[in-house]
Amino acid sequence: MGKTVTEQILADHLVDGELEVGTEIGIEIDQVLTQDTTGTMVWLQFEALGLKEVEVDLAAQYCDHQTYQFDFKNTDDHRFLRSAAGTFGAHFSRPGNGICHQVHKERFAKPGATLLGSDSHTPTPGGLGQLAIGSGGIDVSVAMGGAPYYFEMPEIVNVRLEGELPPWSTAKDVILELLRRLTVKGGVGKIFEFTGPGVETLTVPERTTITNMVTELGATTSIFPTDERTRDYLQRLGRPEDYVLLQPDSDAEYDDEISVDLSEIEPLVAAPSMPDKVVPVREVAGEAVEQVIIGSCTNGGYEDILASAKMLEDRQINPATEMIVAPGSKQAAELLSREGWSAEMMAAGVNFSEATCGACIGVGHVPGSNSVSVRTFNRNFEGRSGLENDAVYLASPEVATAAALTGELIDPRDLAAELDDLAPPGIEIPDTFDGSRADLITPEEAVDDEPIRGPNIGEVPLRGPVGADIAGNVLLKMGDNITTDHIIPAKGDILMYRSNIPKLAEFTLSRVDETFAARAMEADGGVLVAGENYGQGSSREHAAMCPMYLGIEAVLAMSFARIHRANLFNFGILPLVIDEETYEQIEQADQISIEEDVAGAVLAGAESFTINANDEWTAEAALDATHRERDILAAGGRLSHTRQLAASDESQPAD
Ligand code: MIC
Ligand code: SF4
Repeated sequence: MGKTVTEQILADHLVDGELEVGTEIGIEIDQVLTQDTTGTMVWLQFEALGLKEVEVDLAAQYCDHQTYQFDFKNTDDHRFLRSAAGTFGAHFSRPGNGICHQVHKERFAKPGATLLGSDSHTPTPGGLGQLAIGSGGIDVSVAMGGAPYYFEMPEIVNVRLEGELPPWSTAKDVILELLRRLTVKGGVGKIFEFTGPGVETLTVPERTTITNMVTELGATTSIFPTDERTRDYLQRLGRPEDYVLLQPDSDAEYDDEISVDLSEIEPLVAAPSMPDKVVPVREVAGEAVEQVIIGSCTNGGYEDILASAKMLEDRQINPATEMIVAPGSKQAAELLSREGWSAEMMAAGVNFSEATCGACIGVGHVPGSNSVSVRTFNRNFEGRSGLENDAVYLASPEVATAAALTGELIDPRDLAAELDDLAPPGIEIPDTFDGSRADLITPEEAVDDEPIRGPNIGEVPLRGPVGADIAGNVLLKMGDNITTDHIIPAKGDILMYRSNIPKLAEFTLSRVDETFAARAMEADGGVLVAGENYGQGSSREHAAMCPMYLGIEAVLAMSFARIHRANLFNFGILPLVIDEETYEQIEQADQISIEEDVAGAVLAGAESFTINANDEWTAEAALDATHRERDILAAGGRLSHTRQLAASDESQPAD
């Protein structure tokens, strides 16, 4: 039987298991990436594992999330990351050089290769045929040491693209349409592979906008085949030798199929405050807009900013609206400056930020109270902008720029009809992305030979093995779609503690209940209860590490998001699945216990545990886990498990 593109790459990298949906596979990782807010823990765990050198073909450490360094702690983190990257053999991208996914796409992404990254939008280079997966930090540490990456073989969904996008409809609208149809949990356990005649109508940057935001569907990853457009793009990036042709075999079989007619796509927005609350712009037209931001790893590329610049040429933005451009990479910003486009935008009233994630996670440019912000980003979870009760719309650069010009949400087709000289900007790729490499330090250029720790760089927290029994109160009962932004918010004043778990843990679930961390500390443990899709969004392992630090032993949820589920195992927390009836019955403060020998049952492969609530009623909670995941739980988490494996390898006689 023929293979899909996904299967071809997986088969080339398979070191354990078989490509059967729902079974665990281990694959070899060629490249890894990490960023500043997950990276400190990646390197601390790399060291704690006793690893001495990066063993993959390429590792890159980016500093992109908190580049304003408004506290010495952030600056110390960046210095630690530079020194760790230099010591162990990774590339180092300086703060301000750009967002990891954009810079990685420009400098390193390689069709046919595998990439693992400690950021949920790692799948971005799927748009040029790389099989890229986001994970928790310790998975990256272990992979960087040369070990395989394990995950459950997902279903492969054929997303068949027909037709061609009409003027003013964009790649952003394609992914918003998928979110409208499938919702934020519609992609769990799936890889989306794009096929069909519509593929060749999309440029590589358009493809990467889509693959970036497929993350919002909860999918494992997504991928496009490669073609002349990929070859041409790599040529312009100055890396023609990285091109390989990747096409599905003619008899490849998919587990499912969705069809999207590009010619029917219209300008859309995701309304506040979930990426799947998608409506046509025309439905919300007239809503006053006070802030517009072009940027992020979804639409912060040269092509996105240029599209906006063309719309702004010889015009001025509305006096009641602020407009900010945060370029995805300094290279893009450099090109746009050399070509005069940045000056054009400044003249129109635009402010330029550093090439950073910044506003995407509430670091700077926090919207005003009771105001609407339109952003070209990928997430608009409530409060993520830094303002509780915010109203953030996600849109294409075209829709965002139309809002800046008029001060209100407006379909750009309607604006073009009003201003008869406003042409759809389309996508223009530069002949060559010939930017400076000054901010990208190769392992050979490294300036440090040992990690430099400031006072805020803490220790890796550890937990003991899963106990014989589990007993504690339900410390918090939550609803559906709780994001990792709820569990550990990413605002500037909290981000600076990502390397200091005891301090960071004080903020755990503070967005849901400010008293949570103190109550958990006092109770010395307990359990959490949640509805569907618990832990969606970011890959930050801190959302499992901090609950672990506070003594949380189990999370009882109706379903879990992929990366967070893996992180719970990695930090020794039992992720148990409950049905809706049990969810409805459990109340906050209930006393929950699992009295059987939990540790023994986990190792013996038990798939269900009886939970007892207040000695009044019982219910079943399922544990769907592989052997490896059970061993990790029993060891008390991934770090201890990996150390145990290494110790048992060493105790084996050499051949
Ligand atoms: C995000 O978009 O939520 C982040 C911030 O990039 C996170 C990573 C982090 O929390 O450090 C992600 O997507 O994984
Ligand atoms: Fe940065 Fe936002 Fe992209 Fe996350 S989603 S990597 S915070 S730009």
